[in-house]
Amino acid sequence: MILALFEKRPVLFAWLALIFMVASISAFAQESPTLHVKKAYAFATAPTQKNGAVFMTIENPGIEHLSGRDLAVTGVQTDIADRAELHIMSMDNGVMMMREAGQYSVPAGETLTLEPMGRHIMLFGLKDPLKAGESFPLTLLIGDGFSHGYGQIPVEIQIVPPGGEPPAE
Ligand SMILES: [Cu+2]
Repeated sequence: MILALFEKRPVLFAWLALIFMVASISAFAQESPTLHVKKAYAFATAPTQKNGAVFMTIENPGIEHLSGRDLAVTGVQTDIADRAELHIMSMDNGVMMMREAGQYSVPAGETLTLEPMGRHIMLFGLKDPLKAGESFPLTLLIGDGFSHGYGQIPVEIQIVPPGGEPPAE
């Protein structure tokens, strides 16, 4: 009986090793570098308004065992408007102007805030007015500085009254 136990031990160790490996791989898959999005919202629009703006908080947690990785939002996809662009506000001869940002860099461990009078996702050609209390889906395209198609993050955008407070989460 004791002998049989000893004989089985290598098998047990092999199994434990395998289980550990599988656990590490799935942990790696879950924690591969990504961005965390919170407080995603848009202001409700009047029926005559064809454009809208989306705001959110984007965190790059910078996973420790991968030493973190700088990421960037490279684009946006949504069905709610004809097109969506990454915009930034800037002063131009004393006038506040908005222009296309190209991409939003989010270095490892840092947080980027999209807010009124700052960075925002611009929605051009809304197919329907945005109604307060409703929400709509939008997808952020993520790049790692090398590949544009690094990943996608689906985000649900809460619609709040014009000038209203961001949602709690
Ligand atoms: Cu804009």
